[in-house]
Amino acid sequence: MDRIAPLRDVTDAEIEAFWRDGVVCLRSILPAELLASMVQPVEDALVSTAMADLSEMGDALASGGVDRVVDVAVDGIRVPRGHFKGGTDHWLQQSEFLDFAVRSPLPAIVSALLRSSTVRLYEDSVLVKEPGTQERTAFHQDLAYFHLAGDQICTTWVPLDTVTADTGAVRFVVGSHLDRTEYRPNLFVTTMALPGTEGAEVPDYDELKGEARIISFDTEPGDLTVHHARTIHGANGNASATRRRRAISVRYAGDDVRFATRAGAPTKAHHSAMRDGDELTVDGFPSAWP
Ligand SMILES: O=C(O)CCC(=O)C(=O)O
Repeated sequence: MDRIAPLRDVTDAEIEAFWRDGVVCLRSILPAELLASMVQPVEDALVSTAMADLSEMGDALASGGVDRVVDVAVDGIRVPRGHFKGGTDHWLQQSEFLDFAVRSPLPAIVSALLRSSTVRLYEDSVLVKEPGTQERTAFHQDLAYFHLAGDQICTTWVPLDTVTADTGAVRFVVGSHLDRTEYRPNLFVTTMALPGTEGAEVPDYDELKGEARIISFDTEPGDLTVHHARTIHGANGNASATRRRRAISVRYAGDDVRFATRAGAPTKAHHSAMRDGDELTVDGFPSAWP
């Protein structure tokens, strides 16, 4: 794939919003053909070994049980009702995801927002909430999962569907990226911390009513949100009976970022040669920009 340019430049106001609020929504910036080209790779990812069924994990943790056995048809595709599926590092298995991460408009957008002359891929993720998914995405901070230190780190969240609050738009705690607390990662569908990790537990902002400003964005394919790796965020389930919430989330690192082991956070075999303080190498962290 040749490099694809954004449909428009990132504005100064958007860059300021990213650094002020810890998140920005960029409207109408990704071409429709690019998103259409990722529909089948996402379906392939959903049945690959890189995916975890987060709903089943949530059930096991809560020892509850909900009816997820009925499939529904959406746009001619049979989808398993009520399932939240998530995977990471699809780029290692599926070349379309590597192309998407390094040749799509995302690296140019990230370079502008991070004010970074270089951009490297840290990881990608497919995050699908099928119609009727009950699981919330627990409030968490991405940096707590990343073996990275630095300030120029962000996550791009690219919807393939129209996404609204009731289908699971991501909810961001405005300004939380300015908080330097070291947080623990959690199990994603529950506030329960990952065993063996260190740091403070991320508060459940739904319990802290009125004490934080939470924003979410209704988005169309072609829009994306970008949040700072310290920004605390979560999402509701997908209450719709018919609408899927498919998203590709790609996480990037800029100039000031170095490797930094985080005890207990998930490790990656392709980072096994990395030592704390190392600059990010090209084989473990593909170069995306320039
Ligand atoms: O898609 C979701 O529900 C959560 C997304 C998220 O946490 C991320 O991409 O960093």
